Amino acid sequence: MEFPLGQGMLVAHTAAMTGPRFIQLHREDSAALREELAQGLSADPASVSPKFLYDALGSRLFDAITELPEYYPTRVERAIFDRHAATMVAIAGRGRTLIDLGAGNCEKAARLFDVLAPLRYVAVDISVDYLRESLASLQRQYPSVEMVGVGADFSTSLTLPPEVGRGERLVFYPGSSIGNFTPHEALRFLSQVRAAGGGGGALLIGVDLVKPKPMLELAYDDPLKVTAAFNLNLLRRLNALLDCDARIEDFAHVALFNEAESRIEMHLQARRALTLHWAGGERALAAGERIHTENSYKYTIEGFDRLLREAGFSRTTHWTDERQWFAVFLATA
Ligand code: AVJ
Repeated sequence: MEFPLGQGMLVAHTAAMTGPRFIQLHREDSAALREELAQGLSADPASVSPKFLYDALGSRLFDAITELPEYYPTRVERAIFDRHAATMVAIAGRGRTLIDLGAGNCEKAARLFDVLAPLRYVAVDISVDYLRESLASLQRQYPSVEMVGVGADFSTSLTLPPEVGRGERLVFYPGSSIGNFTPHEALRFLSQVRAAGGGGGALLIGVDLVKPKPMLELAYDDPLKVTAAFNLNLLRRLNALLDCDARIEDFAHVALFNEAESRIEMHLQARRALTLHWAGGERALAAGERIHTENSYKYTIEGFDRLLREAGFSRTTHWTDERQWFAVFLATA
């Protein structure tokens, strides 16, 4: 095969020649994770951070949840993006550095590539290994977009490596993952995003909205029991990481909407009195006692808009579906 010299040189300048770069920032060691688990289990009430829900199986179970008819957020958010992407980009601007927080399979950001035309794409997830395959295949599809995969836990603090560059930044945080934070933590996090974006920075974020209790509870306790499996899988993590002796069949999945706190709570409820033992500790649970595993806060449009402004974003726009189940906000400094 013959390559005209000019074409070969052009190819040499596309990002695809080098492919995506991957960076793993500081990662918690297993001793720290064990300590965190033991502390949570020993607390009153017992709790385990939702970050432990996402091992290889847990991530697959979450993907399955997004296919459930009862779990509306993924579908409704996608419809909002499909319908309003062009307007969003008219405000946010093309050719930015797109920073995707919790990117996973990069699917949601990829759908916006044609209209957003990012110069650089920075995919961030807790482990850089989750990003390798999806980013490599996205790079083949978009050879001229510079791509960086970053493994980082941004839930405690948002620190981005220098590879993110100085270009104008658009932070993308879809899926209502912001709901895992308490409103207080969310404010802190949004302020960090605002600071990381500088004067020209923008944030595109998906937020699940308050709605009647039965509908919310069905979305987190589906009849096929996929969400139950997702929650119960945490016990396998516990056993593996802590060398604990939890038995899946001793626990029931509980999802309830706490109206006072405006949040869905997931719990693992002991079906009988039992004691969990692990290397270095134990925890007795009475029959019906629960381990709190996740919060998923639901906002009103006004409430979330206020939070964005408190975090230092002075211009906000939002789009919702006709039933006002879900909202996408675009905020600029
Ligand atoms: C990934 C945190 C957005 O809160 O809806 C789905 C996680 N938990 N079903 C959510 C989840 C149970 C999800 N987030």
